[in-house]
Amino acid sequence: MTNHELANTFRLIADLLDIQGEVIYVTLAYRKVADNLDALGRDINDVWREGKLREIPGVGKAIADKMDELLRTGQLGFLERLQAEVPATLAELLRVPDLGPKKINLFWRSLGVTTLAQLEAAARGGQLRSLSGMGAKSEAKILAGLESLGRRSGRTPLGAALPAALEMLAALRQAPGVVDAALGGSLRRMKSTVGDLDLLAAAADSAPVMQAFVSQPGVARILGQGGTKASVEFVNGLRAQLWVHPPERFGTALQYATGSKEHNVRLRQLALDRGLSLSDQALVRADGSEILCATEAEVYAVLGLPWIAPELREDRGEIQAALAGSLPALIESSQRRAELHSHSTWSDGRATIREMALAARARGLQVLAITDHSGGLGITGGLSLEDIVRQRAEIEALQIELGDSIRLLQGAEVEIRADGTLDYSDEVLAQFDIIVASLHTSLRQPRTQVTNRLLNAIRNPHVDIIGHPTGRLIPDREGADLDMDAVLAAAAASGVALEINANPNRLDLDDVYARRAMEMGIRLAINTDAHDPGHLAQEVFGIALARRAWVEPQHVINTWQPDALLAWLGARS
Ligand code: DGT
Ligand code: CA
Ligand code: ZN
Repeated sequence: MTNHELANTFRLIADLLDIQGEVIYVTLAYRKVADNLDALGRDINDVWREGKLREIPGVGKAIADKMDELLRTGQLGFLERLQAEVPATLAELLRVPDLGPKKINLFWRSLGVTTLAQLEAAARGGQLRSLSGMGAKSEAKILAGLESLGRRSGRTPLGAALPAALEMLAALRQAPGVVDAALGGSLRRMKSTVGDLDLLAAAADSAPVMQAFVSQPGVARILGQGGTKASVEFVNGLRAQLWVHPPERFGTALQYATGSKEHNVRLRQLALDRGLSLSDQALVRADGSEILCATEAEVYAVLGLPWIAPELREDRGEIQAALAGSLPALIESSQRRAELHSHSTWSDGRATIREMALAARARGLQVLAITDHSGGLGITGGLSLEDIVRQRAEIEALQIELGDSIRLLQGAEVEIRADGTLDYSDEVLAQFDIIVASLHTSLRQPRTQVTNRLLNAIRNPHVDIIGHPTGRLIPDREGADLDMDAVLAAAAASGVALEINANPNRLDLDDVYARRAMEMGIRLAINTDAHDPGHLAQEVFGIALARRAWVEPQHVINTWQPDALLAWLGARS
C-alpha cells in the first residue's frame, strides 16, 4: 500500500464512523493521521520496516496496529466489520456539497439510499423533502450539489501542480544524456487545473532518463514504462508522464505532447492539406521521407504558420488567426507595472504596508494599492472610519520615505453586502484612491438577487474594479450563479474594470469570460490579492490566464503608465 492508499483507507474509516454517528474527536483523529500520511515525504513502508510508525504525528497504539495490519496483509478486520454495518458507498455521498453525515444517515435509514444514483433519484422523486429537517429548498440544494459534483473531477490546481513539475523539470535536466527538457500538456498551456503532469526530455538514449524518472523520490508506483514514454504515480496521488525523444525530433514531440488534443487534430488536418502527415516523431511526406524538427517553431514553419503560444492552443481560433497573421501580441509579466489589490495587517494581511511596499518595489512594480477590507466583513477585521484616517497618514509618511521609487495608493476592498449595498457610504468611498468591490458572502443567493448585487457595485461610480467577480474557489466552490451577460454588459457601460484574480485558488474571471470581456472592450485588472509579500509572485497565474484569454497588454490597466492609470482612476469618481 502507498501512503496515499493508506491515508484514503483512514479517511474511509472516518467517513463511515461519521455516518454511523461516532463522536467527532475519534473521526478527527483518523483524518489527521490521513493528512499526516499524505504530507510525510517518506514511503510509509520504509517507516513501517524500521518500526517507527508511532513516530508519525497523531499515531497512537490503536492506529499503529491498524497500519501494521494493513501494510502486512493489505486488509483490516476493523474496516470489514464496519463495512458490514455501514455500506461503504455511503462515504461517496459526503462529497456532495452541503450534505453532512447526519443527513446521509437519515436518508439511508429512512429511504435505504446508499449510492449517489439513489440519492439523485430520491431527490428528483421529491422523497427527501418530507423527511424531518428537510424541505423543498434543501432538496433542491442537494440536486444542485449533485450537479456540481458531476462537473468536478480528480484534477489538480495549477498552483499545486506547477511548482512540483518545475522541481521535476530541474531534476530531469540533470539526468544522464539530457540535452533539453520541457513541460508539456495542460501544464504548459497553463490550464487552471491539470489532470496529470507531462514532461519531455531530449536525449539520444532514452533508457537512463526513464530510469532516473521512475526512481525519483516520492514515486509510489510505475504505471507504465515503454520505449519513449514512462508514467508514474506519486505517494500523494499525483501522476506524471515523461516522453523522451532524440534531440533532432524534440520539436515534433514537444508540439504533440503540449496539445491540446483539439489543437493537434486541427494542425494534423492542416498538414494533410499540405500533403504531410504529422506525428510526435516527424512530418512525413507522401513519398515516406521525413522532415525532422528539433524545435516547435520549425514544425509550425513547415506548415506555413508562425509559432503559436501554448496558452492559445485550445482550438479557439488560434490556427485560423495564425494563418491570417493576426495572432494577438499576448501580455507578458514584465509589462505589468501595478498591483492594485493587496492586503496588510490593517485587515487580514500578514505583513505591514511597509513590508508589502518594499516587496512590490523589489519585484519592479511601480504602483501598489493597499486595499484592505471594509469594516462590515466582521471576520477579517475591516477598517473603521477612524482606521481609514490613520492608515492614510501611515501611507503618506511611507510615500515620503520611499520617494519616487514606488507609488502607493490607499484603496479599499469594499464588501458588497447581501442586500446589494456597499459597506461604505459614497462619501467614504470618495476618500480612497482606488476601490475594489467584491462579493464574499451569500454567494448562493438566487441568480437575480446575486446578479443585482454585482450590478449595483458595477454602476457605483466610486468603484474602479470588481474583485474576483464570480467568487469561485478551485477546486471546491462553484462561482455565484451570475447572469454573466448582464454583468458584462453593465461593466462595458459603466467602464469599471473586471479583475482577473491571480490567486491560483481563484483564477476568477476565468479564461472564457476574460476573453469575452476583453472583446467587449471591458478593461481588465490582473491582481494577486496578496495577503503576504510572497503572494506577489502569483501574478504568473493571472498573466497565464490572461494569455489563455488572448489578452494584450493594453487591455489591462495594470500595464498602463502610472500617470495614465492615476488619470483614469481620478476621472472615474
Ligand atoms: P489533462 O492532463 O487532462 O489536464 O490534459 P492534457 O492536455 O495534458 O492531456 P493529456 O495529459 O491526456 O495528454 C497530453 C498531451 O498529449 C495532449 O495535450 C495532447 C497529446 N495527446 C494525447 N492524446 C492525444 C490524442 O489522442 N491525439 C492527439 N493529437 N494528441 C493527443
Ligand atoms: Ca496532462
Ligand atoms: Zn482581497
